[in-house]
Amino acid sequence: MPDTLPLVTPDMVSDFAITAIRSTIADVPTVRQHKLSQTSVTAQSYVIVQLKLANGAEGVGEAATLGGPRWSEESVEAIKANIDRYLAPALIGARADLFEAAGMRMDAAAKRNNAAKAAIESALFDAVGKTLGLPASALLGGAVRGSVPVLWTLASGDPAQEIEEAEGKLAARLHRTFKVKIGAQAPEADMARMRRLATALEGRAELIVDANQAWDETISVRCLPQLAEMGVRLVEQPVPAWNLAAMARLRARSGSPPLLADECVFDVHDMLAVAAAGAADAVSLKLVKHAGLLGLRKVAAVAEAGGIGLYGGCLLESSVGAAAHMQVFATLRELAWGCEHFGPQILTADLVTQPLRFADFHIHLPTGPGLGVTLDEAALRRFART
Ligand code: MUC
Ligand code: MG
Repeated sequence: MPDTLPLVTPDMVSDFAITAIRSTIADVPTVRQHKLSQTSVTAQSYVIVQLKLANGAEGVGEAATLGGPRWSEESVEAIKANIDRYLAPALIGARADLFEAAGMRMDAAAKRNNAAKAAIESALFDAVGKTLGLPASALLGGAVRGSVPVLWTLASGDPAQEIEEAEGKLAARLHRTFKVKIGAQAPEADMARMRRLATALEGRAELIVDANQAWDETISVRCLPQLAEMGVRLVEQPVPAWNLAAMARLRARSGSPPLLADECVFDVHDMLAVAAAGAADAVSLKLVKHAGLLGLRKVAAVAEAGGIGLYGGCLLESSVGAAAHMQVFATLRELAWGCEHFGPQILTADLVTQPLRFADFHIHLPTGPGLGVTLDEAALRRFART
């Protein structure tokens, strides 16, 4: 007799069979307009995946997009179509607890489609965790932290409004680092805006910026030292995702602030290329880019091997997607740059019964099995696209 029982006993195996996968598009309004270099949103669009096992357990996952297929190539319409037509049929009847095997099935059924795969894989972790009474973090090796510092993004484009918004977040002890979305206007106008914000918040808050690929190398050479001189701690994706050589040259210039890789890192090969080129100081980790929790950990491992810092990225997820991120962020040894999962706070309503907790400038890992959240079915019906 073995002295420990296997976690998944032979009689449980058939219970883990995936019996149904449903996808629903939901559009949830934001509290204000959120303006990036390439798009602007007043509602966030998600595909919510609800997955059922033979044992009756249900799992939920979320794929977030930003302004249609403008931030990346996936739109909610494409995500839903590819889940319904290709990814779900590849998984029906398969075992939910064999996460890597499920990933292989999905990869055989569809190239890339990382946000769609991430939503399904999140739902697998949720359903299996709920069956076993374990949080998803335990299925990934166990949590090493229960909360992560969380920043807020300023993206109305109006500096007076942005200063007021930041003051409110500071007073409520919700956020003390602010990421400013730049690149929607001329660089000089953004520099003037940044100077106003840096002066108003000096000594009380940290600033980072995200240009979402809007600049070229010449503009970056001009503006990066100005941002460093204003005290900006990190500059995210200043140049197009393909231009790793420019990122590396910018980093090598004296007076340059640290650079954060976002759109240039989707899979492990991208991460390896960034590390080899010396193109970033840190990488923004997102489920929609890395095709799920397992993929995110693999990208994080390559980054760590290359001496590149980890930053917990987002795509304005609701508490469903934010919880999935928190489950995997909790397992990373280092998360030196904190995270940006302010998504649940920018929505006019959440999609779970008990939204994630924000307090003392941190977002907290939910307790409870699976992702640690429960889908609010009424909220989903309210925001579902018909
Ligand atoms: C991005 O590019 O980082 C995350 C926060 C935000 O405001 O936009 C997203 C996407
Ligand atoms: Mg970004």
